[in-house]
Amino acid sequence: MTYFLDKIREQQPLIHNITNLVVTNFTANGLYALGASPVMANAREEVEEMASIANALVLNIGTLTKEQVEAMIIAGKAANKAGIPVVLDPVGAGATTFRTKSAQTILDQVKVSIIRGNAGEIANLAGVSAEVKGVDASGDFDMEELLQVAYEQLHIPLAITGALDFVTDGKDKAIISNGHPLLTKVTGAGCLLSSVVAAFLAVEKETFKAATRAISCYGIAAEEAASKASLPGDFQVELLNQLYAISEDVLKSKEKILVSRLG
Ligand code: ATP
Ligand code: TZP
Ligand code: MG
Ligand code: MG
Repeated sequence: MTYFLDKIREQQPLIHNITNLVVTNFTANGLYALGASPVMANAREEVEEMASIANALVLNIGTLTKEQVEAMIIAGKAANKAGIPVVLDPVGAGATTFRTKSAQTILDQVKVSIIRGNAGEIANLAGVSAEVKGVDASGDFDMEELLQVAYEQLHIPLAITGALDFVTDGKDKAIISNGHPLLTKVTGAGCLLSSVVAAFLAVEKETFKAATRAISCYGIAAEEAASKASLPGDFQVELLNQLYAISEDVLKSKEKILVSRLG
């Protein structure tokens, strides 16, 4: 059984991130800790070239500008041409019209491998009205129903995260119960997870398997971090340490993944 972690460490895939200015440094450090190789490149003039040499692309709309949307579409098309996976993190979709429309434009023009977001963001993208408080999910969702309805609407593999995480590729469904509430107390926990998903996709073609294992791995690293650090600042640093220290043996003993057919 492979947990894909050793593959990441062997191959050190290059992950091209077009991401927001809040989480750029944390994301790069998290990818390094995991064993991947991050690069941040945003300029329209260079993204095609960068995506063409990368092993996966992350499009994160957290602090979007019109120019950045254009860059994301250029990079996304280059990634599609090169046959590398593309992860979309629709940060704050539903909070403003610009974010929702931009995410939809990206989805119209780029073949996205998986969307990773919170329930409110995915609901809004799927046309299900839902409250989004800035970049945070708010309100109660029937996550299983949302997973199904959103997939039927979008026809793109989905990872909807929160206290429990839900993944589907339209056929199978996984519920992952690894993780820790301290992840809600540091900014960029979701954004880094989207990039971690990209790193797993870079070494494993089956999106459902790769995303499920990535989310479980990240949740376990958070559990390990929380056992060593109980305050948010310490936890943020410890999460990087644990992404570095985690082994496939630890994943094997601690993963909590329930897979079933999508109902
Ligand atoms: P939001 O802005 O709504 O917090 P996000 O983009 O930060 O969304 P999350 O849904 O918080 O993304 O997911 C990031 C990570 O945090 C995932 O690994 C998820 O499992 C974990 N997580 C979020 N909330 C909890 C919780 N209450 N308990 C355990 N893990 C959690
Ligand atoms: N504002 C714009 S992007 C961003 C904030 C606070 C970071 C969001 O990160 P995450 O991972 O979705 O919590
Ligand atoms: Mg969060
Ligand atoms: Mg987020």
